[in-house]
Amino acid sequence: MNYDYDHKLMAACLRYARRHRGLTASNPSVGTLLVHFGTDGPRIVGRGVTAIGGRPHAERIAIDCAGELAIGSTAYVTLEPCAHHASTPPCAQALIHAGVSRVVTACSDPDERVNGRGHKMLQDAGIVTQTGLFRKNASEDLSGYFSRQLKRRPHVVLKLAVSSDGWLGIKGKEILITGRLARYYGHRMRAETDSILVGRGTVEADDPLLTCRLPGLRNRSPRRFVLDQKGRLPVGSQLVRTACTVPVTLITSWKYVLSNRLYYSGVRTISAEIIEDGLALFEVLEDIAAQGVSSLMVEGGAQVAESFLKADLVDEIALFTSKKSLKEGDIPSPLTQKKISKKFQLRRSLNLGDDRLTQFFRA
Ligand code: AOF
Ligand code: ZN
Repeated sequence: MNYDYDHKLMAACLRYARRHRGLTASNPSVGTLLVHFGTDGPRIVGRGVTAIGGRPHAERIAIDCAGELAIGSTAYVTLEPCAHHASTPPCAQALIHAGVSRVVTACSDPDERVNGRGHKMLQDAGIVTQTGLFRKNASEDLSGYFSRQLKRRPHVVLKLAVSSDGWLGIKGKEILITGRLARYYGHRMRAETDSILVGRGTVEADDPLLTCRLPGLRNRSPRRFVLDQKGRLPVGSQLVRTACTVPVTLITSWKYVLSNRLYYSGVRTISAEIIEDGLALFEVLEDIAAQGVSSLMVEGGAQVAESFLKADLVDEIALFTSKKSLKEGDIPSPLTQKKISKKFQLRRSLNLGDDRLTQFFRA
C-alpha cells in the first residue's frame, strides 16, 4: 500500500467529479478512482463519475470499469459511499463485493440513509477506511448537495458585474461591463449550476437567454427562473421562445394565474406568499429544492440581488469587477470589493483579461 500518493489521487478524483456538476440533480456529482500500487507507482484501473441524471453512482461505474482488477485496489471516493438500497444496491456493499482493500473518502454523506453507515459498513467488512482527505475542497464542490440536504434549499451564488466606480449599469441602456473572458467564465459557471434566476426587470431590459453558449457545453444550460410578483413575462422574450428546450419557471404570488399563452409556450410556475413588499424567498427556495435543484445562481438585477442579501439567503458571491468606469451609471451595486459584509470571507481571486473575479463564501 502506498499512502504517499493519496493527496494526488484524491485531487484527481475531485477534478474528475466536477465533470458532471450541474448534470446529476438531485444527486451530487461524485468521483471514484480505483488504484493499484506497483513498484513503478500508481495505476488507475477503474474510474467513475456519477452518471448524467444521477445514476448509476460513481463507485458502480468505477467497479464495472475495473472488472477483476478491482480486487485489492484502493478506492478514492469524493463522498462517503452510500449504504441504502434504492434503485441500486449500496455502493459500500459493491466495494466490499468487488474486493477493494482500502477506501479513502473526502467527506461523509449527510443523507440520513447514509450518514456514517457507508463508512461503518466498509470498516465492519475489514476494509481500511480513511475519511476527510481534502474535506474542505469536496465540501465546496458539493455545497449544493449539502445545502439541499441540511438546509432544504439550494446553495445560492450571487453573481454581479460591477464597474470600477461601483455601478451595475445605466437605466434603459444595455451596457457590457465585463470583457469576453469574464463573460466566458460566467457561462462556465452557468454550466456548473443547476439553475439560474433573474427578475422580470432584467428580462425586459436585456432580453437574456441565460443559457451556456460555450462550444461543447451548450447542452449544459441551467433551468431558468424568473421572479415577478404579478406573473408577468414578455411572450416574445428569448426566454419564453426557448422554454420548450431549456425549462423556464416563473415565480409569482399565488394570487396570479399564468396566462394561457405563457403556459402553452412551456413556461411553468411556482407560487409563493408575499411578505412585506416581496415574495417570500425562503419559501421559493424550498420549492425549488423540492424539485431536485441543489444550486442556484442569481444573475440580475440590482433589486433581486438586494432582496436575496436582505433575506440573508446568499451563500457565495462571485463579484466581477471591471477596470471600466461608468460615469453616468445610475444603478448602484449592493456590493463592491470594498463594501462587503463581514459575513463573507474571501476565497479566491482571478484575473480575467481586464476584469477581476473575486469569490466570497459565507463564513
Ligand atoms: C454514492 N455515489 O455517485 C452518489 C451518491 O436515489 P439514489 O439511490 O440514487 O440515492 C441518492 C443518494 O445517493 C444521495 O442522496 C446521496 O446520499 C447518494 N449519492 N452516493 O455512493 C454516488 N451520487
Ligand atoms: Zn451509491
